[in-house]
Amino acid sequence: MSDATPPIYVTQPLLPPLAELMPYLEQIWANKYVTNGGPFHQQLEAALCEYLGVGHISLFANGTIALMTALQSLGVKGEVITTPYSFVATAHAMMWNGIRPVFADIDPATFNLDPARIEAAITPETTAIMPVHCYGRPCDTQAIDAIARRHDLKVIYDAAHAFAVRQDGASILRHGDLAVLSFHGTKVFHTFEGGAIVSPDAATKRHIDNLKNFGIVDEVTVVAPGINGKMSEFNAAFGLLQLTHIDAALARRRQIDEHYRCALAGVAGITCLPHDGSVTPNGAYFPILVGPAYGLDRDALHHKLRDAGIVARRYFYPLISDFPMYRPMASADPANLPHATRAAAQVICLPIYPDLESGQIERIVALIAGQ
Ligand code: T4K
Repeated sequence: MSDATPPIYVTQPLLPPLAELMPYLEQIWANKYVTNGGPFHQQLEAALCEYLGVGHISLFANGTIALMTALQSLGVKGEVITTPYSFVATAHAMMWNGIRPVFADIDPATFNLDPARIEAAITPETTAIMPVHCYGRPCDTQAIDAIARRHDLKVIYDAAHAFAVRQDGASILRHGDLAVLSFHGTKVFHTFEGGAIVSPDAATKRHIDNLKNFGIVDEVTVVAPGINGKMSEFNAAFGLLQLTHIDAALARRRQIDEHYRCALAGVAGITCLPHDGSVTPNGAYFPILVGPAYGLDRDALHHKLRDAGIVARRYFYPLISDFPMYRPMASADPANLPHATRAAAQVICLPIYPDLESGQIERIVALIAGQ
């Protein structure tokens, strides 16, 4: 690779032409309203409800504060059962609420929390479950929601990866007591930094909206020790602009997914995670598993790609449960998490984003195929 060739990252933010942003900025300058639930904030909440097919959305400054607020809003305490196979924010949001994460293993077929392992991890301290729709692949929501009903537990889906994912024609975000999205720059839909909570009804949304604004209801009324989780007008305006490009972006991501899938089909030892026919995917990530039949181990392939300027990522290695603040917990023992441990040792997420060109995909595939 010549020094002049820029690296190909695992993702690149979708950035519409700058000129298209100017009218939004002019509007903010004219309104002189830059945050605290201004007009673009309200418009984006309404537009996202319509686009995603959900009833109530609260925008946030980022997905992590949204997760923290979701836990607060439901009064979750004690222990929460979650997956070790995720980004650290999933468990960190619990720790910031004084909640103990309890890790349960994933289903090796889906990479999501295994419902059978959830039930086995329930103790008298358990108050909630926080599954993750990992890579935007839906959890077994029926089984999880049934366990929650049986044991009177709350369910908060970490849906950071699951923007626009549908199952049997309906949004995956309708499941659970709450679902939380991330609009970080690395996500399918982004607002530079941002996030959201999807609520089932207006009263729940109102409570969450109060919590993200210091608990303020009006000038003289504060109902809870809330936080500042608000999204600014700039981020909301950018979100509205991005929505005008999202259909094309999703279509291109799905094309890239298909391209990789076909091109890698004959490579011994490389497995692509199969699609479930009932799901409309969003192409958020393209994970492959590097198995024993492949000539190199996962880390060697990762290095080989890096040396060629392809910055693929080992999401999610290390497991959350292997970070030092979690490792002493009994549930973090790798013996409790054999499938997650194996997945973390075998996975690489390949570059996928709308501007990725077919020639670049071919180059990545050729490197993996050893040509
Ligand atoms: N729950 C789950 C399941 C999550 O995955 C996340 C976030 C959250 C909760 C929390 O949501 P937020 O609070 O973040 O809204 C990235 C993202 O920072 C993080 O948002 C995301 N998950 C996680 C999976 O990925 P890193 O440490 O891998 O980011 P970084 O800076 O290494 O970026 C990855 C690649 O993207 C870089 O190699 C280059 C490229 N990139 C990145 C940025 C920021 C760009 O090309 N442009 C950019 O502006 O965590």
